Amino acid sequence: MVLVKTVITYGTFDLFHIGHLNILRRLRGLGDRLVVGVSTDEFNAVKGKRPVVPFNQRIDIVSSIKFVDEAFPECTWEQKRADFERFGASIFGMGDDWNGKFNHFSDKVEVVYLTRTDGISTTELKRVLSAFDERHVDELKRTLDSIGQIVKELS
Ligand code: C2G
Repeated sequence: MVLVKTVITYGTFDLFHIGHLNILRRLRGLGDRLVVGVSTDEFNAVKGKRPVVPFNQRIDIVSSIKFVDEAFPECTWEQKRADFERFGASIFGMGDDWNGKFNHFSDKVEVVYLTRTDGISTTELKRVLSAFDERHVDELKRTLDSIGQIVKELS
């Protein structure tokens, strides 16, 4: 009987980016199957996060990734042990921003923490995107107009 090694992970995966893809790809490489718990909007409120992208779109994106075998809703902090059972997971992996936080599961699964991808985060993407918010563009236009006025008066 061939033993299928299942890897499990969790996340919000808001504004899906290369950091999310890298960790999912690397976690899949640790086994034969990868299942991913995607945090619901309600659970994100518990985590103190307000995703830009709604849950149904975030889980659709994650489940469409070729090396993700199944995506399921993550609704609570407490569901992980039941998930390990449900999916027969033998490895539980997260990015190392969670380093040490899930070691208490090591009686049930191998807990691994992989290095995060530098230079990209949902928070940073939100900041860059907000810079292009139309209110800021209007403000920029007004600033440029007043600079143009000053240049005209000086010339
Ligand atoms: N990640 C990464 N590199 C980045 C950004 C994120 O490797 N530049 C990883 C995180 O370490 C995490 C995964 O991508 O393993 C998903 O990140 P988030 O969507 O921010 O997930 P988080 O809010 O940390 O949710 O129960 C666990 C929680 O649901 C984890």
